Amino acid sequence: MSAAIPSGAAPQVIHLADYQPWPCLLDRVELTFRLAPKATRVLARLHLRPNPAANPGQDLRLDGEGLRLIALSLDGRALDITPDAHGLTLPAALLPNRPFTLETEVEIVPEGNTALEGLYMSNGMYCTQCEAEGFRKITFYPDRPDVMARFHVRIEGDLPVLLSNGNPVGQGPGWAEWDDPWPKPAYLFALVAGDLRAHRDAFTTASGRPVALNIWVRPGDEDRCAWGMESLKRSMLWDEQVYGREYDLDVFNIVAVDDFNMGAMENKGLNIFNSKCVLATPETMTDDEFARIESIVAHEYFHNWTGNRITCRDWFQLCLKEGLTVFRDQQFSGDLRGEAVKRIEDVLMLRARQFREDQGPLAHAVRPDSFVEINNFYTATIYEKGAEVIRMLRLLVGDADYAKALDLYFNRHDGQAATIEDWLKVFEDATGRDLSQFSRWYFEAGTPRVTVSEDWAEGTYTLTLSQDNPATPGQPDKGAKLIPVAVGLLNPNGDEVVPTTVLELSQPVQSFRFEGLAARPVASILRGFSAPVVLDHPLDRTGRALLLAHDTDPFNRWEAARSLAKQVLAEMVTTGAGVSADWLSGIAALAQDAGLDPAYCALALRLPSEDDMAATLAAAGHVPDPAAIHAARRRMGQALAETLDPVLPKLRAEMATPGPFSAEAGPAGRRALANACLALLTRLDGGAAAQAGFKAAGNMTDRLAALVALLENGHGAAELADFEAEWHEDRLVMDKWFSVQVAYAAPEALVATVNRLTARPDFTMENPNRFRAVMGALSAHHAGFHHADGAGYALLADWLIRLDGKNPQTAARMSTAFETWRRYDPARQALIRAQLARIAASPRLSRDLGEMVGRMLG
Ligand code: B3K
Ligand code: ZN
Repeated sequence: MSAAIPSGAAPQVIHLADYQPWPCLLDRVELTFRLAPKATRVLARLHLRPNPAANPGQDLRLDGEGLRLIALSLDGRALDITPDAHGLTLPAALLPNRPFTLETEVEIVPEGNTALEGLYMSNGMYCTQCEAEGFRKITFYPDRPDVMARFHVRIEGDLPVLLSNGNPVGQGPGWAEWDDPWPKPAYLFALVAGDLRAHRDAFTTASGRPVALNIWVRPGDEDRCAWGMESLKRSMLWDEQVYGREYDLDVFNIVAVDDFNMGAMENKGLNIFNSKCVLATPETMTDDEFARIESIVAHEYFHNWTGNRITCRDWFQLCLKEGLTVFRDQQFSGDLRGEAVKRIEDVLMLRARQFREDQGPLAHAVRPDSFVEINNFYTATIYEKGAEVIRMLRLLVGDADYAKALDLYFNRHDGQAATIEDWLKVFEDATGRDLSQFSRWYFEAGTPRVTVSEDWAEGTYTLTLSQDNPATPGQPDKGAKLIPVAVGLLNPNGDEVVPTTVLELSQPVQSFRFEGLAARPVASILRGFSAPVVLDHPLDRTGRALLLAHDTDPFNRWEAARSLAKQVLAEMVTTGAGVSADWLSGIAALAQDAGLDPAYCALALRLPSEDDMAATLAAAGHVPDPAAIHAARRRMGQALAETLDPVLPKLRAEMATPGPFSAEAGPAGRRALANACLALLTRLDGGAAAQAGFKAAGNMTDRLAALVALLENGHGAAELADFEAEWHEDRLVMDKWFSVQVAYAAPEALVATVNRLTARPDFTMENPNRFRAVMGALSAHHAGFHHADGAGYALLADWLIRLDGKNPQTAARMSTAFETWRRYDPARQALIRAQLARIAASPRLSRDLGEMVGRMLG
């Protein structure tokens, strides 16, 4: 099923500039599925009419891949047209200038579909994944998001549960029919059939519509649905209260599927989830996973309006739905779990994934203008930077005007397939602001660097900000962006003398004056991380320590601790300096500040990641040495443990959460701090507390934290064996068992650990979760993956080549492990390049992986 590039043929590049409306409008589609694993029949009847907005005289192109055409007719007359490898073309001369009906019958093989795109099978159930271009693997169709149709679906099959989009309109033995009244593009189509059980609930919308809610799972998983259902109901209520958006069908179904390429999919009325992203009990899932489930359930639900009711005109507009929906799910989680903690977590993720992408060969604009394989553009840039752009827009126009603009967006574009230009126009019309400079955030790739210089004279403080927009592939020169920089000023005692003010940096260099100050202030810049930029603020350690102790902006208080940690760690790596006492005392004070949210304290105790340090050093002109970073980071953790030693047991005990388990933010935050203490304690006590903690743990959060603390310090063999004995039959829990062994292996033992695990019969590359558990941990292990012998690079390349033959989408995604290659020394660069070249030369390379490797090699 993979989209292999025929040898010698250059992959086709798709350009935004070539967009053309489809020649027909598609009012209604009737589909019949006769399910069989080896030979499913799909009958499609498309009700078409000429599109007055299209250029006249065009041929009609239907996409279709891997389909065996059985019959084709137009208004009942058989047509003799042979499809090519990617679809079929009806010559313009054949098309009536009035409404007409096109019927096709095709045969497909769900059982043989290992790419998990189109209709496939997972553990005996049929399921679909159509975004972005999977529907063309189901039937001949205009598989493009701007063709929106009403779908009526009949499913015939001998499985007890037969589901599709919309509302159920009939069922009998061996069949069911569904009708979706809302026009939608094909990527939102879904079908599920299997022996499934429902966890049921109900919701009444603000205007009184009763909605049946179901989470469908395999028998035995019924008790894992309560949290997902709770998250769904909270999302439905939140979207009514905050965005005024109600649900619009009689039923909302979620299905949990074990074999799934990503987290979840927002198909209209029938969301399909990777079981990892919806099934949870306290015994099987950690607090972080509970929080993730809550946010993914919300994200997919929110797509009902931002994505489904208003969709994208073409795939270049992907951020229109993804950036906005991520922004909405971030707001939701912030409301439920605390804004500061959520913001810090989001920024950590943004820097780890999006900044990394933006600073390497895969950098692309939030609204790109060309691609080879659209699945390669479901990236941190489209999603997370797309959300940051909306966050900036809201900060610039203010909350009230943001709400006004969103109302206008929903009113003006409901039922349409829209563009980023439409989105920006809505804001311009609602607020009267000219957003042409701001729009560069959508069209230009790269992370701007904002450099700060300060001046103080006679009561006047002058802040000068300059911006640098680095060159990225295909975009050498860029103009200045409009960057909202939120600033507050503190006097030397730590009192805030100027509260948060949003400065609009629109020039390459710009100065802002603050007058009437009694003493030279310390500036807290980029509060709340008001823009996705790298801030270069040369502040001495005293200044950072002051912000760490007194900043009223919780994000920047954490950021002060973070920058100080990075500054200290960088000095340790480059000059061999020791751990700074300023940092140790600052962190110790923060960790014990009873006035702070424990989740916040736990975040403050987290050291910068090794990958983050490598990026930071590279940006400062050093060649990062992975082994030296690893060693310095360990020394830093050790020093922190020794400093906090006297208080760790007490602090951990204070954070105990007696009583029944709750996954809410409060108790989860207490567990996070307790387990951060345990991780430090384990560096000092030979593993005693963690061994006891592992045995006593009543939930997966505490259990896994104890196991990780042990593994990090070279212990844990007995606990690993206990864990396996208890959970060997549970795929989701065992993914964690696989993953932690790789993640916490000693750098020199990494490759052997991976080889030992992949030789087990329960390792399979056909299940993306299991593959990612091992290979994702391999590439995330900075010191081990980048070991000077290059064995980690070769091992990952071997597995990517193997996986590419079965599942190109996941292989391509995981190849981003190599995107940072230019950061390293010439020897490592040569080793990585050689692996990329080996992948590029592999026979039957997919379009997906081929594009990624080509871009990385430049
Ligand atoms: N829209 C899907 C992602 C589809 C990815 C296709 N390769 C999930 C989401 O963003 O909600
Ligand atoms: Zn999404």
